Amino acid sequence: MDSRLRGNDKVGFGNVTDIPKKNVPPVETLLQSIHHGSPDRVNEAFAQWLAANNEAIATTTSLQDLESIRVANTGKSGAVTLLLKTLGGMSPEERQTKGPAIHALREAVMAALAERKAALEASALDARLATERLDMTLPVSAGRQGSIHPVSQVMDELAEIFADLGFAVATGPEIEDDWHNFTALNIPETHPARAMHDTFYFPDDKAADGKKMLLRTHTSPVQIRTMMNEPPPIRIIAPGRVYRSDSDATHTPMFHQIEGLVIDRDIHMGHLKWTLETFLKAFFERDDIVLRLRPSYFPFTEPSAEVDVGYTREKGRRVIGGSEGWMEVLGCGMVHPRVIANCGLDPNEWQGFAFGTGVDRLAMLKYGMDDLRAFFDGDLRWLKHYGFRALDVPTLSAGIGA
Ligand code: 2U9
Repeated sequence: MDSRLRGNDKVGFGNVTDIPKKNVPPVETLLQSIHHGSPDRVNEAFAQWLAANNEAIATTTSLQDLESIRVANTGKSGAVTLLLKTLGGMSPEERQTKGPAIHALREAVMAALAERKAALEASALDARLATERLDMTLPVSAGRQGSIHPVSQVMDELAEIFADLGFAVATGPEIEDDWHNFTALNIPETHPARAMHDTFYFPDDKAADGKKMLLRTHTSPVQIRTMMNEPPPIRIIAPGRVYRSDSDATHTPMFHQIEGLVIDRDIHMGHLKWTLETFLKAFFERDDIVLRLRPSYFPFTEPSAEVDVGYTREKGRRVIGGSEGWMEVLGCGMVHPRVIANCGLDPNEWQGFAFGTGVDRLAMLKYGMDDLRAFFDGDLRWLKHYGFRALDVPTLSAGIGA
């Protein structure tokens, strides 16, 4: 039988944890010195034990071995723990004479363990640094690159085209009041168009200054705000998100619109038609674009028209250009005199045209996508397929659909 630390039922402390392969005296020698010995004997036994234990600690070569010693020293059944437990059974006088030795032993053990741990960790780090190398010359992928969403790409294309036609970009709040979204646009409270817009209203307690608040159903309030804040002539586009409570393969509750507005003294439908034709030719990058204006009705324009663009069939697919069939792409008209007056301008002095279209729909037509919902699913495979390279900024000279 090995004479190193063993289970020690005799002294009633349960199993004593072993110190592996080291010649440390059994803890009983310490316990006996405490129970029966003179202070000199206690000191001698402690010093002997401590020297051997320190030696065991100082000669460990792995953190794992050191951990075994730590458990054997200060673990639940470790030597130091057992010594500390004896304090509880001592008289106050005895505790005064023997306590300091026990505490000093504990301090010494803890210090030796900590010192060796630091040394072993340092040499483990040195060993790693000596063997591991970082090769800075290895070829490494730059990581996955994002792509430009088709809606963002088309917005950029539209801004580029209209900038070339002298239009500035105007923006405004997506949370609007019903005056800017409806009333100013000649859509009074009882007008059926309010119901047709499937509006998302905010609860009445969110009303600002008694105004009914909503998510804008079109970007038209941006033009209202511009007309109220800036003197004519005005030549702007208003691109942005709009909201309607509607959802199927061709409708999402949020979608993107771009509207245009020109206000000046002599602007008429001829200017409107030229602007739309020039814009559509640049956008679809074809010269054989044919437009058809059909009379229509919008509360904010008079006269109003819907604009169809001609398409041809190529290999079973509809391609914009020619006039085999017609596809509706825009709404437009001359701004209603009442709308001009609502913005504080004299309709006898100022007039102009406006138009509006869905950016998502334009993107689908140009790039051949068929389900609007995929635009907002965030599916990375779809985005990789239909997305655009980040540095291909659309320009008229390089081709708009870069
Ligand atoms: C002001 C005055 C007039 C903007 C216009 C349309 C016609 C139109 C639709 C196209 C498809 C909306 O996205 S869509 O559902 N828009 O048909 N929009 S005229 O007229 C204005 C705007 C602002 C001050």
